[in-house]
Amino acid sequence: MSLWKKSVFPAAAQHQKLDGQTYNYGTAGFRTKANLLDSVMFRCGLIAVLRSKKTKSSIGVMITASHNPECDNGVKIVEPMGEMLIAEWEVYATQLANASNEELGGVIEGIIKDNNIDMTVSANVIIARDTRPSSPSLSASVIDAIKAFNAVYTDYGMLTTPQLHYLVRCVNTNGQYGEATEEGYYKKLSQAFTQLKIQTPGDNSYLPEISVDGANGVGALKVLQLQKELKGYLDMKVFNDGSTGKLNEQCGADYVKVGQKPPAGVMFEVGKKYCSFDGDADRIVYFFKSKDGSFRLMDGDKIATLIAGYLKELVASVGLNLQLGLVQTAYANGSSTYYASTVMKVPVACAKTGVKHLHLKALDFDIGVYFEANGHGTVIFSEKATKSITSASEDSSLTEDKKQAAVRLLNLMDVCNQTVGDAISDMLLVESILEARLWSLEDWNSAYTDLPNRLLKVKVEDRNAIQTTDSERKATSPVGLQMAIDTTVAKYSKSRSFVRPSGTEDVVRVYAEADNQTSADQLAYDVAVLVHKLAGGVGDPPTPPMSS
Ligand code: 16G
Ligand code: MG
Repeated sequence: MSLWKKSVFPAAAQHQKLDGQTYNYGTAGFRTKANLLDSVMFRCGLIAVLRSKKTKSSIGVMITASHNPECDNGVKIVEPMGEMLIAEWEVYATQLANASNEELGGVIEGIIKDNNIDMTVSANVIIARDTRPSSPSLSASVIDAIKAFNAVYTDYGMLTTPQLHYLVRCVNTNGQYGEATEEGYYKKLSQAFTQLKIQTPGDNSYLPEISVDGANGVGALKVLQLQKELKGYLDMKVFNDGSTGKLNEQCGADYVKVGQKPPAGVMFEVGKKYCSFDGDADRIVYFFKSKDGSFRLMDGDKIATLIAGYLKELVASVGLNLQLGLVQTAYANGSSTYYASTVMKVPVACAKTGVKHLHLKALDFDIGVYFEANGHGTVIFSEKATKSITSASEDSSLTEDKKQAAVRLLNLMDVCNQTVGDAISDMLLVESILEARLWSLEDWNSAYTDLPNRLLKVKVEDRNAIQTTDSERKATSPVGLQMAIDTTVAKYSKSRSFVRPSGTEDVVRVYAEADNQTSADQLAYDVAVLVHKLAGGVGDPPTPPMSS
């Protein structure tokens, strides 16, 4: 018997897979009710060790269910450079998660064989968790597996998801990306942020104050930590800090974006700046109260255009030959795509939903800005971009203006968490740009006006009956659906609609936009009816919008 079996089998016996449960490594890992996850966590510990041996690098495991309710939990595995687990290994993770204890040995052997893994190579896993009550015991299950494989691990305790991604990259680059500690993360961001501030003229109208909706989650705690480093530079007032409210309940980025309204627990006042994080702080949206009292949202699309526009200007003012591009998904509002490509003249690419897809596409650019409308996103700089920005910032033959712009770019690069979308880092990035531009949230928001849109869900027998192509913008199956959608869309002005199976819920999502809200609502409804009819709808057909 292989040596590992002697310790893995008895440990696995303590983490039996529940009968009748099937698990799927979805868009962002495994996610379901916390009480169904013990065996999955153990198996993710096994996968992390195997991946670590295969890559001969440290691998991350993050325990969180992001914006889901507190009773849920989940787990994501992080690749050596801080990216999401590669697709090929998602399949292994799914196989392992669904293996009974009897099948476990065979599945592990299969993975070892397929990948030629040398089991004598040492492994290192880095673990962190969010604030959910179920997280400590689920984290202990991951650790049981790591110990059973005789591997090394570091448990960083409570962190945001992007902090864990950052740490994995730091460890694997021997500190080149930053110091591999939580303090190192604050240090890197705050140093870059304060440098940018020092460079900006002091006498300006920028408001160095922001109210942060922490979603009653881990982001709230971490903003308070960061605040210590930014005293006198940025005053971050945290509400929904977890001291009274429940995680993600009536608060957080998802609640605000979906409901288009402020979160509970906020004194919503004119003239103030607000932002909302999600439960693991990898998403952010901004909002404010306009003078007429209405709620205004700056979602991921607005954040992306703000960042891309500013970076493009800086690159041009230094005179660097770098290709900057924006990556969005099909959910990006048509106005944002138009504004980016036609007004700002920034090339726009479309990727499938899910951070990993956007991240991958962003690698095609020297500077890739990527954002989902829901607030997931960041900027990544290629090696070429990093090198040319760094050398320009040190080039004494450049004019003072050009050099200053290069130094700004360098600091902005360090404010970005290049491993994954990060609410804290994105907030500092946005604040730096607003200050440099002397923009209030009203100024920023007026860059373009969103086209009215509507999102609906349709329940069908098997959501995978819907197959898509062209980054989810066209349905290839069932036959006839896309043609019917095209005919319907043609009835409305400035209209667009697409359908896709959700990666996180058992539904088909329908998106529609048009030049007015009534048309957007009607179009979404018409398309939902088509899906229900042609893709095996379950239950009653969708209900028509109120106005019709
Ligand atoms: C996950 C994804 C998010 C995506 C969402 C789509 C990550 C970290 N998270 O939450 O990016 O927008 O799924 O959900 O990739 P859906 O497939 O149910 O529409
Ligand atoms: Mg999240």
